[in-house]
Amino acid sequence: MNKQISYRLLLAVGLSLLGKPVQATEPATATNSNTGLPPVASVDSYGLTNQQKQEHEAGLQWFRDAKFGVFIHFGLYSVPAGEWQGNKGYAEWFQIETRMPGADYAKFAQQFNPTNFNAKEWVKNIKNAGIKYMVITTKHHDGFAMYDTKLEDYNVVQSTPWAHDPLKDLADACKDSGVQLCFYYSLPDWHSADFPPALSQRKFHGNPNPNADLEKYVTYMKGQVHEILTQYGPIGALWFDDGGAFEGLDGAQRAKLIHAKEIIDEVHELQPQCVIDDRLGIPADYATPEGRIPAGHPSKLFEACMSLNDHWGYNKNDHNWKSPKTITQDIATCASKGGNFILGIGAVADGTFPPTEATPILDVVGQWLSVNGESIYGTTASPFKTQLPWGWVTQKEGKLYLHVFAWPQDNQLLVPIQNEVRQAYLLVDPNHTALIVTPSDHGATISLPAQTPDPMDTVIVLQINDPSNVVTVNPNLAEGKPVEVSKMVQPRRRNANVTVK
Ligand code: FHN
Repeated sequence: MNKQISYRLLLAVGLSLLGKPVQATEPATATNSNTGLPPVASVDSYGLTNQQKQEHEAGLQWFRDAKFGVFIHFGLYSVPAGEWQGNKGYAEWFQIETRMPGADYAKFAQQFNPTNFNAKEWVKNIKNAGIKYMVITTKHHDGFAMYDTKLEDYNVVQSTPWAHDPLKDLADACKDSGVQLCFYYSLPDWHSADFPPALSQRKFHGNPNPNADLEKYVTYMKGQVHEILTQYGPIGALWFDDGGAFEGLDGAQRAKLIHAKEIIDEVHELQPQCVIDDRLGIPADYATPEGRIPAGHPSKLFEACMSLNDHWGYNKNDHNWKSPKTITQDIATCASKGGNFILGIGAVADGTFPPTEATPILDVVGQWLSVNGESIYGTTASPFKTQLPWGWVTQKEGKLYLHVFAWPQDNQLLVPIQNEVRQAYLLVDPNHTALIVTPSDHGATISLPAQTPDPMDTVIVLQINDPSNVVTVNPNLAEGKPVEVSKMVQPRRRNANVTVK
């Protein structure tokens, strides 16, 4: 490749990244080298009263059990729907990427009239997809409040012809629905004149003010957090987002600047059950790996977030949807690692959610979960701290759930455990017809049907003796150390889909 061509290639790659959403900005706190995740806090470190502690632990348990959420970005950026002056790559970062001054961006508020918004429909669609909680943007980086704030006119009730608070409707629709309402809140703010441009992403601000007063902004932010925690009933989780702002500061420095500890204390005071993500700069309840599933087997609570196409906010030209297979496998993989999976989908400016193209994908995911949900919700991490040649494992109440992504060509599935297997059956089989299990030194080999019933993820239920003590054939499997696959697979029965040594 000559120099000119390689430069062009680099330029093309660089330019294509410019229009892309920031998918991989994670908190600036020290990370664990194995999983790449920052630390989470122990409940005891919060200084809660006994009552608050109990409620917080119940909230954590709800979050752990939920496993699958949806991450909804809905705001003024939904109006241009990702397209502006010939560029089709925008979404919720519209304002910063077009470098649009606040007065111009604010004009989108006059066009924001989502008359098709129907909170009950949203919740019904979310529920049908097997999703247990929704995290919705109360205020994204553009600073526009998508709720009825009394602290700023720049909000959906006072600045749009719609003059309506969607969070109020969503809170009502979520009540007793089985879908838990959770809120996203952006720490940086491109609208508030008190948020210093120097701390903003790319130093951008829609209303730059040399006299910005961060202390005043923090007071404002705390006021808004107080509002969202007192106006909409119980909130499952608060998803604070630094969004890649505060460049050059480490987590502790950011936390100090924004009074993170006081914000966390306020949340505990008002809603002790509410869990908090890790982006305030100091450890809280769960880590938020973005655009990726953490490596290894984290021993901490996490929620991997990924968008269903290539944008968080709605982009009418983005048709690069992930398949139901990718989504179901991501959910199962996260569950196997003891974490949650949250799927990002932008709401359409007319109020439609999900966008029409996302509906069939969610339908298939929902159908899979309606049959296989037992192997996801309320499960704990796999006893094997690594991926097995054919897939991943979750467990609950004496059962191992084998998520088979790669069906063995010889139909023999080796599970490297020494525990006695009492029963094995396909979760999809309502009769629980017993599968033949042959124990050996290598583990338990299950004879499977010739064809996979579900190429996305077929779940096999294994009822075992002494489930609280799963004994793996190779101790490295339990410790997450590298394992030579050939030691687990019987030589004559190798799974041709995996590479064995
Ligand atoms: O900058 C934001 C982005 O727009 C989006 O909201 C994601 C969702 O996790 N968070 C930030 C990037 O980390």
